[in-house]
Amino acid sequence: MRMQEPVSLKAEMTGAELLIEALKKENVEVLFGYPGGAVLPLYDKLYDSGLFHVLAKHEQGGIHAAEGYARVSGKPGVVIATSGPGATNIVTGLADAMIDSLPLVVFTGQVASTVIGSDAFQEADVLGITMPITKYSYQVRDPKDFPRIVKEAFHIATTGRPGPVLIDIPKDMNTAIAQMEEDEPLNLPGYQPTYEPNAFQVRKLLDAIESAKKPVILAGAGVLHARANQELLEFAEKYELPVIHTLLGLGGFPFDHKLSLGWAGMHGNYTANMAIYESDLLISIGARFDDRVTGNLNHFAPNATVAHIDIDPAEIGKNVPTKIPIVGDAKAVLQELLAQQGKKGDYTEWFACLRERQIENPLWYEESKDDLKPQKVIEMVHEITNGDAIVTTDVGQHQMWAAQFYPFKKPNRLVTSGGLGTMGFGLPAAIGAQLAEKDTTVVAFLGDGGFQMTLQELGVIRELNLPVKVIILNNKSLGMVRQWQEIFYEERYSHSLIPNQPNIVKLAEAYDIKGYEASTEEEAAKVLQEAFSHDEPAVLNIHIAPGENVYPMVAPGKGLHEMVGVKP
Ligand SMILES: Cc1ncc(C[n+]2csc(CCOP(=O)(O)OP(=O)(O)O)c2C)c(N)n1
Ligand SMILES: [Mg+2]
Repeated sequence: MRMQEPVSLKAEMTGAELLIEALKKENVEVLFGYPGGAVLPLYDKLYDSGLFHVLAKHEQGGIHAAEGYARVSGKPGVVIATSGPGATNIVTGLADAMIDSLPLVVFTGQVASTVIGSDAFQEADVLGITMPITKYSYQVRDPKDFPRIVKEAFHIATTGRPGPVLIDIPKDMNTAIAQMEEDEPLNLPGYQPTYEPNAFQVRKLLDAIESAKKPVILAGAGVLHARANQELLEFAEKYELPVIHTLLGLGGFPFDHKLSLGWAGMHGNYTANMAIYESDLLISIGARFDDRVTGNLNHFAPNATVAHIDIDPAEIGKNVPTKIPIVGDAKAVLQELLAQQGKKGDYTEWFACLRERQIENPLWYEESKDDLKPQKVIEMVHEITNGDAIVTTDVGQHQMWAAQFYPFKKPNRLVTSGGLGTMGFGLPAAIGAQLAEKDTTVVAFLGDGGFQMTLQELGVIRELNLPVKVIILNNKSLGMVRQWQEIFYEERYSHSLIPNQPNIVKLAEAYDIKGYEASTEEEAAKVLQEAFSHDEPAVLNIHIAPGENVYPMVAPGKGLHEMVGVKP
């Protein structure tokens, strides 16, 4: 068979064989996929390729797993889906990866080139559907293009602002014959992301730092993508600048550092939000001023000179007027900031004010004898895992509590769907996270609603024997929806209360996974101890106080300074 011999140049190969060779060249460790008619020739070549393929239970599970893998490993997640329904099942994951800048290379099957446009069986215009939610996309028209396209796709997905790249493969391209050509160097004249910053702009920022009285850094996921946490630490310490995170930037700066103010936004720290509101110099690094971070833009950092560091020039000035734009990679920009001479200003009064706020207004929850509080459960998990776990979350109240009460020491430990807010993300993302770091404890905090959107991926956890600890913070409701209905819709709980729940322990057991249940603090302590004491997967159904709300909160339409629920 051709594939088992070493590949020589000018050897005749099928398109699918060329594709497999190209994937090996990219050192792909794992593919997440699901077969079907249009990708059968490709799956046939995968059969004895030696590549590790994870068969998801649903394509959405596959692509979220690839996202989790990408987030933790920093390498691109690779996905395969068949044409038509296979491809449309990954649309949510593409949109999620696009908005959270996660590198993915996604292969979709397509009907044969001869019948494209004829409404053939399982035909969908995947390029058309996914155009706005991919960084770039290809349709293979000639099998000899496979090596070039794959190489370009991995390059585009992982460089500049990372994102998903899609390669649509008409079925006949897999079997068409082409010759293995000599490796061509990359040639993408229209795609040249700017890594090195303009030194003059950097100078302007250093001057602004010297004259500022109330500076803050807002550090986003760009710091993590650029692996720039060490440079951020040096920069913040050198100029004594307080650091605030976005939700997706958590872990980019040690939470217990004296310069850390926590995270900003709708459910972030009061001190962080007020610091942004009162700042006279706001230095955003790899953050995109999402509305969940800024609140009402009319009240956002009204007195601040804004410096915006971003590798994507389209982000600068998009939401917030920017005085000092710096286009570049976060690591390269921070290195330049450290290389140039600069002086720190006098921030004594600023720090005194920030300290007082921090002491007066920590994150809080009311302890209760009768109810099990979700925040308490998360703190218990933090303690058991010594704060070293990789935490994936789904979307809702539990996601916010996890971000509030599981502080992170290191980068890329929080895997969460920030921009799209995709329910169903957390469980499959944990699969990818665990495959990226086999020896790290992975905890998935899920809501009872989101768990039921992708719970079939428990099958993958079992098959691969991944020791993921799935913790369902069960409030028998779509809690975040219920909270908004309580506060903004006069307690009219339209379709958010779910008293009739499936038996989650039995569900886990159906997948041959140990299930646990707890309704009190003592029970929770006991089942957590037990579940974390073994190397097997576990599903914990933790019944939490159903009426608990996430506070503090910036209501929609309000400014960051108008947080409510700052104190009990
Ligand atoms: C796919 C999808 N559908 C709907 C929503 C809207 N939504 C946001 S949070 C939420 C409730 C989530 O409930 P649950 O998973 O139980 O988590 P909880 O808020 O209770 O912690 C809903 C429905 C969403 N974010 N994603
Ligand atoms: Mg819930």
